[in-house]
Amino acid sequence: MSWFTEARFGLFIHWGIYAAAARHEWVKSYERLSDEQYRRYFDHFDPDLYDPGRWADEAVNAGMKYLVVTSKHHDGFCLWDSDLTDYKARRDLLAPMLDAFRERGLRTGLYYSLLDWHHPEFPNDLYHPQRDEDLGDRDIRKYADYMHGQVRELLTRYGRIDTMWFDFSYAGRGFGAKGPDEWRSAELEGMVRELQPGILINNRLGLGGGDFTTPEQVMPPGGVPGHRPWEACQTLNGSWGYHRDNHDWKPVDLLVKMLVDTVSKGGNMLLNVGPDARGEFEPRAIERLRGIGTWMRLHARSIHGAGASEFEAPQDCRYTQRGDRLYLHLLSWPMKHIHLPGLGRRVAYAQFLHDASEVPIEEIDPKEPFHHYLRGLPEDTLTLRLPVTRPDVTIPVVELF
Ligand code: H79
Repeated sequence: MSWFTEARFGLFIHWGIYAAAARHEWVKSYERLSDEQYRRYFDHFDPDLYDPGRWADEAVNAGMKYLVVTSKHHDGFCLWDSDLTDYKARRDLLAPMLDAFRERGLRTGLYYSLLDWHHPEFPNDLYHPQRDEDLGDRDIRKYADYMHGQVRELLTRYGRIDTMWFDFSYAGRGFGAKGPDEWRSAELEGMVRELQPGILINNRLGLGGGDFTTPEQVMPPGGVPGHRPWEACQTLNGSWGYHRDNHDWKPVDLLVKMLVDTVSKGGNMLLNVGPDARGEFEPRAIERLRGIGTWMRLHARSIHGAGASEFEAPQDCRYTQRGDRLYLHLLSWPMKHIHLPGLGRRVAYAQFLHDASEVPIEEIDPKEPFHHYLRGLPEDTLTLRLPVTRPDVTIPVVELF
């Protein structure tokens, strides 16, 4: 588990034929498209510019330490050369991606959709594109055999896989709902652990366990209770798959704040890019990854290997802690002083992380008339003297020794 909680920041890739539709990876379900209507994307998906080395370079530059990629999403389309279906890319798109990321030192994980809106034995349900039709008798056991067989392929043909990200269980949520009994989750989990000892499995098999929990497009306000490892998956624009006409793009400062907030609460952030149907990251995504990278180049020390602190940060601040170093992230800029309860006489030196310049510790002299105004702080408060000018970085960080 230690590599995972040290990594803190990973890249999620949602890529499949829905990139050609370019209007959300759930388009087949949202628009209740028939197999025939959806087929055009299969026929025309031809990612001629695909070069996963470029993706991996962007991930490294952004400070990401691992990859999770959709081997198959809910639409059933497979990125790898599965023997069990023809509903797959014309060449294996998965192997070169895993190679490119591993070559650059990143860990790799596979997303695999438990749902399958293409398989003829996947029983109809509330999310299925054809939920308004009678699809006739379907045998979930035959589908589960197929699904288990595919997971076996993925975990035997592609070397070491570090995480397995199943999505998702919905037992008891209405018509055709499916969960651990339908997926045969316990058996599946056993196989995964046998084939890849040491792999980390997420919590969406419906078994109540999992090696880490996966809040999706939310920020758990107080972190995840019970000190369980967790990984918040987040989008750049509200869509996982490439979405051309979407305008909900998060700005760089918000994305950096999300990362800091996540690590301050002891979690990981898995940030998604939906590459387009030619196989490229679009400019709007690259701009944001590079913006995060500009901050990470100078501030990675407060993220990688860091986690929640036992100290409580003041208003508009977040702490992360790595060993006995404490990192104070200033989300807003106060005037001259920042007061840190509980840290009095526990800090020997303070500096900005971006330029290693000293941030003086203010010695409050009760006899000094101008310090009069600072009295009334709790005994154990540490006061830092900040410059008037806020450093020109997305989020300034003070490193406390
Ligand atoms: O792969 C990405 C999503 O496609 C997938 N998980 C991430 C990682 C996912 N999206 N939603 N869900 C899984 C769960 C279902 C969510 C729902 Fe809804 C929200 C069901 C009902 C409300 C959105 C609106 C989907 C159907 C209607």
